Amino acid sequence: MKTPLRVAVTGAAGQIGYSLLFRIASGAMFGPDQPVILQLIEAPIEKAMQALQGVSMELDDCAFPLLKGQVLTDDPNVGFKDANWCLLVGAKPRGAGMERADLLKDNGKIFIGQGKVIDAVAAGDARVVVVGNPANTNCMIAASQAKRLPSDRYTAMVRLDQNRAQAQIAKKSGRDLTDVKDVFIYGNHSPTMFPAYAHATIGGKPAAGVINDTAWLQGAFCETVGKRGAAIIAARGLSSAASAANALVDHVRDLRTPGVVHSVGVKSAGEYGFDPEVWAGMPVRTTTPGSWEVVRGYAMDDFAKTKLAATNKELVEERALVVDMLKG
Ligand code: NAX
Repeated sequence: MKTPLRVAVTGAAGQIGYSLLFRIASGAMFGPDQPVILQLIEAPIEKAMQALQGVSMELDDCAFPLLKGQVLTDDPNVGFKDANWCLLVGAKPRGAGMERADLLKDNGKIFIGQGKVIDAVAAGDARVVVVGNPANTNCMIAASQAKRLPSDRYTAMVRLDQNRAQAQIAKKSGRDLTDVKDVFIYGNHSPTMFPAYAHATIGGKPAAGVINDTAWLQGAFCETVGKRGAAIIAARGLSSAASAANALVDHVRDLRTPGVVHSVGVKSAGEYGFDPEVWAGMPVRTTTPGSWEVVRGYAMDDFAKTKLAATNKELVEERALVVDMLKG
């Protein structure tokens, strides 16, 4: 029997948490022979902690053979202790009439605090994945507090956008989803992100040639993928949760599977023109479990370059809004 992995999840009693925890405990994220201990962290609010108790009871009631323990806490020092994976899902939602700058600053405080604690108490091999929005900038903030853990341990989730793009291309072409490969997301997890279609293939042939509709690829496709979150809120009355949890399962599983190329928000080293201070979605290849390298050299045409510049600009602006907080 393998040693259990300690998996810390913030926002564990939230919508995404309710879909996510059961997938982790069932083995979908770390494999069918990898036991886990769930370290569930909620905000220090009575209602949230009470809801977490309910989720924990349901986890018990699933009798998952791989679930070897649960920790329920509102103290990050307890929740992140010795954690091998820190999944930062919890964040403050944007309230009515709230400015984007205020949202960034409010969440900035949460991710500075959690970043400090993770660096102090998590396992030496800890990996951190940020889902809570604005995910790329929150990831940059958490990583900025690290003195011990290197910055390549911190990734932001853009996988939901990749999955959305793959599904749209499959639908448009009328082909099976598994025929669609190499659709990667560049930039921010926001409507500015760029779902690059030029290198995608369908059944081994260039997707753009199979679809043969540049206006759709540059227009409706980019728009649908970029604004999918808002469309789901409009239809469901709630933001995407099950698909977000599923994307996080994909993100972590693929980050542990050498050879897989997938879209991940990582610290830029200037690839594809991204500012070196921001965390940008890019195609990465998993090298060893939990480690990755950016896949460089995908050629970008003028349309792609314009989209990359726009999403980079937004990331730089987000960083500028919180940069003073990073120093304190
Ligand atoms: P919910 O509001 O349902 O749940 C969030 C939970 O986080 C709540 O239970 C809250 O009490 C908790 N929380 C707040 N502050 C906390 C803190 N300091 N420590 C621990 N827990 C804390 O939101 P949910 O729908 O689950 O979404 C969570 C986050 O994911 C949001 O920021 C959302 O915008 C973001 N998303 C990111 C996506 C991505 O692709 N990167 C897609 C889905 C989702 O929109």
